[in-house]
Amino acid sequence: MRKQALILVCIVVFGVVGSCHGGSLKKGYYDNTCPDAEAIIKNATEKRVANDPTLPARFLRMHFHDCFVRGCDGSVLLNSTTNNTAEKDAIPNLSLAGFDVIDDIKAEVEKECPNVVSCADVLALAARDAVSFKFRKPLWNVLTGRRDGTVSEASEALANLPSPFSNFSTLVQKFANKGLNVQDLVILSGGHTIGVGHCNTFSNRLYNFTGNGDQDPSLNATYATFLKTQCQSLSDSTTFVAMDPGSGLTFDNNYYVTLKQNKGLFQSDAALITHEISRIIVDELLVSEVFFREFALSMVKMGAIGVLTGNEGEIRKKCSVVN
Ligand code: HEM
Ligand SMILES: *[C@@H]1O[C@H](CO)[C@@H](O)[C@H](O)[C@H]1NC(C)=O
Ligand SMILES: *[C@@H]1O[C@H](CO)[C@@H](O)[C@H](O)[C@H]1NC(C)=O
Ligand SMILES: *[C@@H]1O[C@H](CO)[C@@H](O)[C@H](O)[C@H]1NC(C)=O
Ligand SMILES: *[C@@H]1O[C@H](CO)[C@@H](O)[C@H](O)[C@H]1NC(C)=O
Ligand SMILES: *[C@@H]1O[C@H](CO)[C@@H](O)[C@H](O)[C@H]1NC(C)=O
Ligand SMILES: *[C@@H]1O[C@H](CO)[C@@H](O)[C@H](O)[C@H]1NC(C)=O
Ligand SMILES: CC(=O)N[C@H]1CO[C@H](CO)[C@@H](O)[C@@H]1O
Repeated sequence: MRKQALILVCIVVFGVVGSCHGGSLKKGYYDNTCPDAEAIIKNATEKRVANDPTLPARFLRMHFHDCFVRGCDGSVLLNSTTNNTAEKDAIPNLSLAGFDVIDDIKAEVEKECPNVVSCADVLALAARDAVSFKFRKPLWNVLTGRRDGTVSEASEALANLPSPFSNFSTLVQKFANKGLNVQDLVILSGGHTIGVGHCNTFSNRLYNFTGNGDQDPSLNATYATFLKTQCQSLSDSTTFVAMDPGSGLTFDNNYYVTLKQNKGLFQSDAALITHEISRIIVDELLVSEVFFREFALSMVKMGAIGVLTGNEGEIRKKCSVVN
């Protein structure tokens, strides 16, 4: 009976039976144990986003990093300790920020329902609610019931996260390692429709692509000229630019337009048009409705990677430290 209901939810919400990848997560996991949890998180997130339009990008990236390292278990939120360098202090996390905001949102949930709602769920919901804020409706479904991990290793972040210098086959492999396919890779890379990249993540393409002081020939020359005005040397690691020039705060499918214009900022973005199989997907995502529909489906898949459920892990009291 419950299983039938769940399948029905999946059909209604996701359109197709085969696309319900929630695993053991479910919709409204806290309905009985903390009925206001999702509303508290939404309110708290929206209050912050209204004052800081960069938060949606920060939370979305944080959720991605969480899910790719040990599954979506809140491990990205843990602080380093005297004996351990945590994920958040690994190089790919260089500019992850907003941890303090997640800690605050969790504190608001704790006031209402202590020890019930996991940090992994708080992050998954906050990422969705932050990105959805301007749309006044949730852009994707977040199934809940994740539990928090107790381990966070910087070395695992380095090993599992794709790098902005990755080529197509490496990207495909890193996503496949997480049960995600080429379609998911192209769709989720669309997350780069919001947010920024620091110069050091792409300036090799401007100044020293093959080690001969050259420029990446696959990068739009006009765009490269502009980027050089922003990033004036290879060593600049503090300046940043919008990844989706002109609409870096707007969540839309313009990322794919820029890819087609050879304006993908990172080599990993540009890699998506180097192969026929992904070029076809890029073309499909030029249709806005297709992008929003497919992004929602792939986010549900990403949000279910390696989750801890049942009695696994713990419900952290504070997101930055294990109980
Ligand atoms: C495909 C492999 C990916 C690579 C190599 C990659 C790499 C990067 C890099 C290097 C940055 C810039 C960091 C900085 O300089 O501050 C970045 C930013 C970002 N990434 Fe990705 N990323 C990938 C996939 C994803 C996915 C799947 C998502 C989410 C669905 C995502 C969401 C974001 C967001 C929102 C930002 C902006 C963060 C901010 O402005 O604070 N990325 N990514
Ligand atoms: C969330 O905010 C709305 C609108 O401000 C309010 O009506 C509602 O009571 C709030 N819910 C919770 C759980 O804080
Ligand atoms: C985790 O680290 C942040 C930044 O250093 C700090 O503000 C926060 O208090 C730490 N959390 C705990 C529980 O100590
Ligand atoms: C760090 O390691 C030392 C020696 O193994 C141990 O005595 C100490 O309790 C550890 N500290 C933490 C915070 O885990
Ligand atoms: C992609 O990058 C990997 C790792 O750097 C490398 O081993 C591989 O040869 C590259 N593949 C292509 C097709 O260039
Ligand atoms: C460009 O790359 C080459 C080869 O890695 C290196 O020898 C050279 O110093 C680099 N140039 C600059 C300006 O960093
Ligand atoms: C470079 O970008 C401009 C828009 O900024 C576009 O009009 C042009 O077609 C692009 N060139 C190439 C070769 O993609
Ligand atoms: C290696 C490195 O630069 N790590 C950074 C990761 O992010 C935190 C802030 O969240 C920085 O303090 C670290 O320096």
